[in-house]
Amino acid sequence: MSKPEVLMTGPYPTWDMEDLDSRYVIHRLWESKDRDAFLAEHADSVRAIATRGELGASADLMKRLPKLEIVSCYGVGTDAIDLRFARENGIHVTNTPDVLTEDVADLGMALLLAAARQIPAGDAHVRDGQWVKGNMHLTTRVCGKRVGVVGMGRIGTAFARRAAAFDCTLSYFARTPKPDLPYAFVGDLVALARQSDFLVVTLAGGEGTRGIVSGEVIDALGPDGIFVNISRGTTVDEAALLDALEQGRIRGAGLDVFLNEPAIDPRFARLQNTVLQPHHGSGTVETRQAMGKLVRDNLAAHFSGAPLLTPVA
Ligand code: 8YV
Repeated sequence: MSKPEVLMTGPYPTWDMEDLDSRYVIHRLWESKDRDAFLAEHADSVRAIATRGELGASADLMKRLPKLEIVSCYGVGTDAIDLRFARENGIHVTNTPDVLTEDVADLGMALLLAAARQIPAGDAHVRDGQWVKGNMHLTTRVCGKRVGVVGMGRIGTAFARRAAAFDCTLSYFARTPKPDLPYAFVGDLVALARQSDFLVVTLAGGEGTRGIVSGEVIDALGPDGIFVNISRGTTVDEAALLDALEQGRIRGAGLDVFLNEPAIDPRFARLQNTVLQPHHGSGTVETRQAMGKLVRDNLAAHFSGAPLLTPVA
């Protein structure tokens, strides 16, 4: 039997590519010189898209593939996939929940610690020979502080567990209160920011959360506040965040996600009070191996007629 044909929107690590290449005919969209011609050439044979969280699958892309049966996403966030189009056209969608939760939460904690304790500045102080001239300036304590978590799903919960181990007091904003959790629900984001020393965003991206962290929320965090984002750049009014950071209206930020990744606003690079990461929350070998395996297992299940492991509702 001929191998099913899969369109990939961007590369995966070698260990996944080798396995995918052995099971499927892989069409590498990112290598094509003429995207339209490439899609037209394979339109009648592609049955699956293997994509990544940030690359997604637009309605426009799916429309061009009339034999498309499944979109398998290497990432938990499906905000870049047109889920409505997929649903209306009977196209299955899978993602990679759970396997990345702990690593993303780890990076959230690392960003909070790095921004508050100014780890990059300390590193530069040692490296650049400033230490022999004098001690580094003092920084901000993390343990015991008030942390507001925006979004209390899998990643928010894992982050809160870590912050609780640092003796922080936790409150959170979510669509609905989670009575099983020992943290205070605050249904108003401005109020949450006002009562928090640190605000940590773990929300899902997409239209429902676009710009939810507004300029007003950022101002409510105040001049001693530190902002951390491990969700999507879209959840924040980025222009307002940049203004607040530049003007010292908040103390600092630890950011893994931005608008227009990877060509982010150059204003970020000029800030001294931020710690920046290249959307790398899930970027460990362990997690990426688990994510790739889940994508491959979902595709294998689909093509063998077995139930999907992690279908997106
Ligand atoms: C990945 C992500 O960085 O899970 C997500 O939604 O954004 C990340 O884990 C991305 O999908 C890998 O390309």
